[in-house]
Amino acid sequence: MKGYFYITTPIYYVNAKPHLGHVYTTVIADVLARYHRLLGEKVFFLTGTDEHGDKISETARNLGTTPKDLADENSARFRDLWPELSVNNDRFIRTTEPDHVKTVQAILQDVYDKGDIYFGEYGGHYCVGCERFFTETEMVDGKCPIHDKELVYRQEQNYFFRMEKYRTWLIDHITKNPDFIRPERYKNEVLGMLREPLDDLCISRPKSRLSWGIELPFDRDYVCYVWFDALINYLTGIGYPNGDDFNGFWSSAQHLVGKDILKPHAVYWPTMLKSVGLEPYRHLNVHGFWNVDEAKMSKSLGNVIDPLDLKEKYGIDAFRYFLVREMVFGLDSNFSEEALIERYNADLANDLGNLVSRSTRMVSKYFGGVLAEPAGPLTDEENELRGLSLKVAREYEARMENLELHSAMASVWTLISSLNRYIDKTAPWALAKSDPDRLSVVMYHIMEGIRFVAEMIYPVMPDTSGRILGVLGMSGQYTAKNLTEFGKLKGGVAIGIPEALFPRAERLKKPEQPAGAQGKGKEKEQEETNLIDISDFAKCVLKVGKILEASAVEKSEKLVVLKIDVGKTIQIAAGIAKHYSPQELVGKYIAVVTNLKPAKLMGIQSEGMLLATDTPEGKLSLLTFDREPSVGARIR
Ligand code: ME8
Repeated sequence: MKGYFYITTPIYYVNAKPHLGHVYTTVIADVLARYHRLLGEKVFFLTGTDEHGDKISETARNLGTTPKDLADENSARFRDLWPELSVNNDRFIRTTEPDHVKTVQAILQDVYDKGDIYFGEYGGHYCVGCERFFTETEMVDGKCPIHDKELVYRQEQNYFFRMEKYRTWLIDHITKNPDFIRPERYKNEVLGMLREPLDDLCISRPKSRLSWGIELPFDRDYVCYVWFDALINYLTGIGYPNGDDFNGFWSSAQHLVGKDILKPHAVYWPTMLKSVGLEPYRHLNVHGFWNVDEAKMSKSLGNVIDPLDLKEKYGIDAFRYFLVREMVFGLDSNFSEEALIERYNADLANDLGNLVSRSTRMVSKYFGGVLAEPAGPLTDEENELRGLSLKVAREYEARMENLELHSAMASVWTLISSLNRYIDKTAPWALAKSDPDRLSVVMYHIMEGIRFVAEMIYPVMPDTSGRILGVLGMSGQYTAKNLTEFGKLKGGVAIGIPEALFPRAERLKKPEQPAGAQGKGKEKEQEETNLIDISDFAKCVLKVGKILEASAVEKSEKLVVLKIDVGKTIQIAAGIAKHYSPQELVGKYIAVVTNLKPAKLMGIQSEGMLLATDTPEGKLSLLTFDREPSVGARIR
């Protein structure tokens, strides 16, 4: 129904704790839910836990506990994690809840009465990890392609759902609705699965082997197969078959899943719905997998990422931003803490954090904290900025709608970069001295541009967005309408200075880096995003120097005065006294920048600069040569 948005995540198995993969899907669902609330739509966001079946029963047995206790413990872990990650779901469903059990039994009876469930015998290769049979063509070397484990052959008398009966209908539906399964690569994969006749779906397990499940209403000796039970959560969650929520939300249903559970969602589920007589969901949105440090995330490799650890280190908004920005929706991506730090420094601390902090400080300094009404004519620069803000907002909306969330963020960052460039170009610090009217125009446009940014980052970084809008005196007014007009911010508004939004990277703990080297690491990252032309580099004259004399400076712990032969003798005061004794230095061949403007350090004339780096122990190491060079030769 128009104006409604129903988004679901998979309901997660309770055999283990939540990890990065679960967090990704759930955060993306939250981003979409927040975005659609911003559009003024009625939103229902469902997540929860999948608690029945072999997998849970086996894990409980191995742990010496009961399936119920295991489910209670791990379900609570998921439920309690979401608020910590700013995930704001409308319901948390558990498949052991009475309303779900009732719905599953009602649907089983309905499908049975329609003649779509029959009793029969089947033998096949089963993966307990996936809780499903694999066909010969799906298996890889006799193993499950997802868990890379030997499959178990099972042959039993069971109940079967006539899935094959609906295959041609499903092909037709997918073909007529090309965005039913997206991105397209997964649609094609599903059409491939449907080329051959389907095995009917085994939907029961004999209680003699497995009792942890929902009893079949038409045969007490069997429980329901866990996938047939689990998929129905999407109906229970909104009150099927009764209730306004179901009527309003079902036709807008969008499922969000990882590529590992494509078949159950793209084949089992629509055919089940068809048999029940319900419309299929609107979209199945399929994302790729996170690998960690280039390897598959797994308990045995010990590389399972704990989301709360990342939240604690980098803050929840930065973590959410990274998840959204780093993964191209639909493709696999690699997670590494270094990549997170890199994005944190470049995009958040540098681009966004700096923009907000320098701008609000200028309002405070030049206008005493009250943004002046723009009191002068607009130039091309302002018109360009206005045009760009509106263009970026439209691009952002189209990309969010299309699930290109990573590029929606990239669009917002083009506006952030343009605002930083606008500041550099218009130089408010100079206008403050020469042209107060123009200053008022410029500062107004910067702050209004920041407002656009803050509104657009809301779904991904709700806290940061709220803090920025709060500083602009606009808290709690989220609506997409705010992005249709440049000029909403009112002159005369008091503008605060927020506490640092993203404290610099040196405060982040990066275990691989030894203490002392972190600050320099961060500088390097910044410099690498700040590309220069070769002609810029050529401006710097670097020469081979030989140290002729070295002497300590009285009253300074840091400085050493050096006489260096670079073709002529120059004097340099260098801050290396803690790392080298004067005696050690004499005779060394080093790299020297020789065309720096002379400076005085503690009254000592210095005519150049040495080059050095930090060692892992936190010492300095001078740049020298591995073969004897010619003194005064240019370094290229
Ligand atoms: O499959 N990268 O539950 P589950 C990205 N109970 N996402 C990942 C991931 C990774 N490395 N690992 C897991 C089940 N996920 C069933 C679902 S739904 C009716 C029943 C995410 O606990 C991704 O969303 O194994 C994947 O589809 C889901 O967790 C699987 O969770």
